[in-house]
Amino acid sequence: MTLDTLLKQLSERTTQQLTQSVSTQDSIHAPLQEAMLYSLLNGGKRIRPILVYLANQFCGGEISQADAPAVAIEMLHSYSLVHDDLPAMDNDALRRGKATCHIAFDEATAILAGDALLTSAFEQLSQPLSGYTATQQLAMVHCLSRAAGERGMVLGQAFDLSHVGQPLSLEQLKQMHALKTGALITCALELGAISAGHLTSERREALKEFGHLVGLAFQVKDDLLDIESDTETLGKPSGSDLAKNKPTYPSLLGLEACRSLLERLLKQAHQTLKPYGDEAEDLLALAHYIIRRNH
Ligand code: GRG
Repeated sequence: MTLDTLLKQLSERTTQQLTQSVSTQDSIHAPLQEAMLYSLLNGGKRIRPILVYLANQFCGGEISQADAPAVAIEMLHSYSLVHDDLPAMDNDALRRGKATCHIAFDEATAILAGDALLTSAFEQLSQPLSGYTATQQLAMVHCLSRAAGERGMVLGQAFDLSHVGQPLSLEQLKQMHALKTGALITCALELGAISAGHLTSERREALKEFGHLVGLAFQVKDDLLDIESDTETLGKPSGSDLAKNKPTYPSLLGLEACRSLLERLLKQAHQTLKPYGDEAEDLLALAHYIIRRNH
């Protein structure tokens, strides 16, 4: 199977699972569910759930075991984008080529839809499920809450917002993105591994290292795309980092150094998973996709 076919299959599986997971029964206030579905189904690349599925496969799991964590992490990711776009944060009007949630609905609905996506993510992992032990479910809840919260994504976002317009060192920039974006990417791999049920510490360490490399590569590529791509392809305003005076990898290292860094990270990712041969093929193909993507 080609990578494109695999990505399409896993992305469609995620979309199907997400659609089933948001209640569409008669509600006393339909706009809440509409705003949640609008934010979940508006064309995301599904990188995090795909990482869950591929890590589950890498650890010898059953694909159905990866459904709940795949849904949970995409819900959590969508919440973070809805809140990030709010006027109090990045104040963006365009996301994935469409109006952001607070523009399509209103600010209060966007805040509440984000809140509901965040809490639903944990409902997905903690509800009675067959195919997992209670210990596995608790480990997944712990993994996601840690990556998303005050020691992970929220901390990275708070640091970012409090440093707008201020220069950052390369080390600070790395730390900020490791929390803001990297924590959830590594968590996706861990969730996939936990869901598979039989994980050696050696495989867990390899996945963690792979997650750090891919997380960093994802952000460097994101910064490059902001400069090299256009608004239509990106689905969000290009050049916005510069317009908002945000420190980025290209602003600190230069374009050429960023491109070389991406190639180095890809090589290191290959080295990390080399001992696993063909079993790591799909994960490595995804790392290539993340680095070569155009949006
Ligand atoms: C609001 C607590 C809180 C956190 C927000 C993730 C985040 C923190 C902000 C997003 C801002 C941003 C554009 C960060 C760059 C990296 C990133 C997460 C990009 C979006 O992820 P993709 O490219 O998005 O996977 P799609 O649309 O494909 O799902």
